[in-house]
Amino acid sequence: MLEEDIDNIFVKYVKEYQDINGTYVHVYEKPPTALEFLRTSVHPNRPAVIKGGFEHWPARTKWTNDYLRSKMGETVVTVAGKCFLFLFFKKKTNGILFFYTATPNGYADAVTYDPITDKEYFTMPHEEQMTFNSFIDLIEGKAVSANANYISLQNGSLPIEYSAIEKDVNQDIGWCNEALGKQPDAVNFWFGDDKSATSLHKDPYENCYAVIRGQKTFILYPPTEYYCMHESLYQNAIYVPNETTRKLELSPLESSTPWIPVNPLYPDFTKYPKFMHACPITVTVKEGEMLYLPALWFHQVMQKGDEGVIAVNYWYDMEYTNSLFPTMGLFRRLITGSMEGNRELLVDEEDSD
Ligand SMILES: O=C(O)CCC(=O)C(=O)O
Repeated sequence: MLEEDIDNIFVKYVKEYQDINGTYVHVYEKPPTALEFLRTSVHPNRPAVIKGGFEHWPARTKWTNDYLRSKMGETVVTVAGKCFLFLFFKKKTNGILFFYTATPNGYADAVTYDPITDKEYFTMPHEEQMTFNSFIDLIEGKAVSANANYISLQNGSLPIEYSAIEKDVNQDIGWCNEALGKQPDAVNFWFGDDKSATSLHKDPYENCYAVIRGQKTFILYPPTEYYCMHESLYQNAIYVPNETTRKLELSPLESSTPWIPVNPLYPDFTKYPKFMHACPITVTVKEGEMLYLPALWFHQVMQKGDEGVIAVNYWYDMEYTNSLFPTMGLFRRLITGSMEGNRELLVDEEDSD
């Protein structure tokens, strides 16, 4: 079969899903029943916004920076640090070329170009231990950092590092437990500002993402759009602080990770032409709202809010008995492994997300 035929077949597949489903996101004006949630969102694997789901949580009113300092100020927490980049872009308005700085973003776990080695790496953030007071000082601008700092551990961080405030939110989401027939695998605490963003990726979890303070914008793509993502295998690197300047520098590692290099905010269609066929669904989740982010949906996340943006999310293991997970494996092996020539992916079955 000609490669061109295969490309056309994938484009048809991507478009067929888009034509049937559009960019619709269901909004629940109040928390759904388990049955409603299962039928409307989980089974069709479609995102939804849930309003009024956690008005009763003490966190909604209590989680000011002063309160958090009083409960957790001296506790040592893990903070992910990334290089804080000012990106310069050209824009033509009325025939005049303007140079402007885009929102500076510190992308964690992202594909990053390193001018020293002239190579792109999958970069992991530098993890630093600091007191919660020191972190809030950074967020409030009382202390200065050359880096973007983000509390973003996804290891069930709430009960581990934030046990002093864990009771201010529910330990699980009742209607979601009932719909999925399980408890969450991990409950994570997120605290950052607009300097930090999370690059395009997917997770093998059903995700209930509650925004407690500020707002988060999710750019979403369905799993059917894997073909458009240009996922490729990148050598890993980690940010390490320079011993004298403390500025973060990339240190290459032996291992590699399949990752998506495209930034949907500034897509480079010359380098990533298949991304043209992708159709984003952009959802801004406001304070007090929850996003249901279905398993294996691609998402990039930005945030905005005075004095920091706080969220708690509930990760429920995805359902492995239907065809979704193996289909994603098929796409990765066929498109990234065979068609794009990353043959390691055909041998090594330890797929990453
Ligand atoms: O809030 C973020 O920055 C990222 C959230 C995310 O990627 C997730 O919950 O899977």
